[in-house]
Amino acid sequence: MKDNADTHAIDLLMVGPLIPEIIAYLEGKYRLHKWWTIEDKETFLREHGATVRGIVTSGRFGATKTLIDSLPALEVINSFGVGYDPIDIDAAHARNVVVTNTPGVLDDCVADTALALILGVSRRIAEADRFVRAGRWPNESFGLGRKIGGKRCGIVGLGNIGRQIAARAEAFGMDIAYYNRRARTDVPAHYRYCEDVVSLARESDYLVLALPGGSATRHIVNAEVLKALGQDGYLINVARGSVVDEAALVQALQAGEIAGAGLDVFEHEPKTPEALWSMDNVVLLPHIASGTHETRKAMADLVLKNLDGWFATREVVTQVV
Ligand code: 8YV
Repeated sequence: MKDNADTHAIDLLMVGPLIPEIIAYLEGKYRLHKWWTIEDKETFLREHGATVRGIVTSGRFGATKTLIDSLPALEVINSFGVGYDPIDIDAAHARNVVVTNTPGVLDDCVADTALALILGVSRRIAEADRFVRAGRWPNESFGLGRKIGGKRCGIVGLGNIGRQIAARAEAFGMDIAYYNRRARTDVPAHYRYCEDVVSLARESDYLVLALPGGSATRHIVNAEVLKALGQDGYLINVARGSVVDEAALVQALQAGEIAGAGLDVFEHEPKTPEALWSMDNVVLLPHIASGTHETRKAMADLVLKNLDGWFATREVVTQVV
């Protein structure tokens, strides 16, 4: 085992710019290399690759197999975020590299955002704001929205975040149904379980996505699911862009096959389909579901706890299995 007494001698590689607080902390305690600022990456790997022991990254920046395999001394990957789909977990595990993420601390804020999107599309909040700012109120009436109480909320992925969405939606008077890999026995018995996404969509006014990304769930929401959701149905996505066939979604919205969409995530972030920009029945957010001061601080604390824990005692708090 290596000598961990002087953490300043430990080389860490940060893949993309995380929040300034994390960067400042790591610069004060470790030898931090910033991958995104390094122009000549080959030379960097030749000179420092052999001593990098930790990668710090996020659900946005990930860690590829190529990067993992080019760091022979790598021990740990600490990710800022609960979703770790852009990290090559198989490559990490093949090398016995420990991977950590930040579950638990962001569930409430992500669930809040799902409700904000449900309300946003139904009560036409962003559209109404644009109406006032355009000076239209004195001369026109805005028109009506849709009530969410009494409507059916179908949640795809009833994990920690999905359950918090269900609790909030229920408080707004919505009926809850869900699709999950398996029916859950630890949720209220009146949550209806659907065995596939198409039948859940058929039974939903709002199809809310809260499942992990990655190859197993890629395009789980496709043209068939959107058709089943129907012309009065809304799609809400706070999960990952990859879980939706975005071309099929654009087409469904253009054809009026669904009523609208509230989207925090996209297939090719930060790119969003331009066809959606002019649609008033669509609310677009720049992946901000966990983006509050409080939650981002809790995520940062957990990243650093995992990282410090590893280099102090080989103990981490939230290891990805
Ligand atoms: C973060 C997320 O915005 O936790 C996740 O999986 O997508 C978000 O909380 C992201 O990890 C930061 O880039």
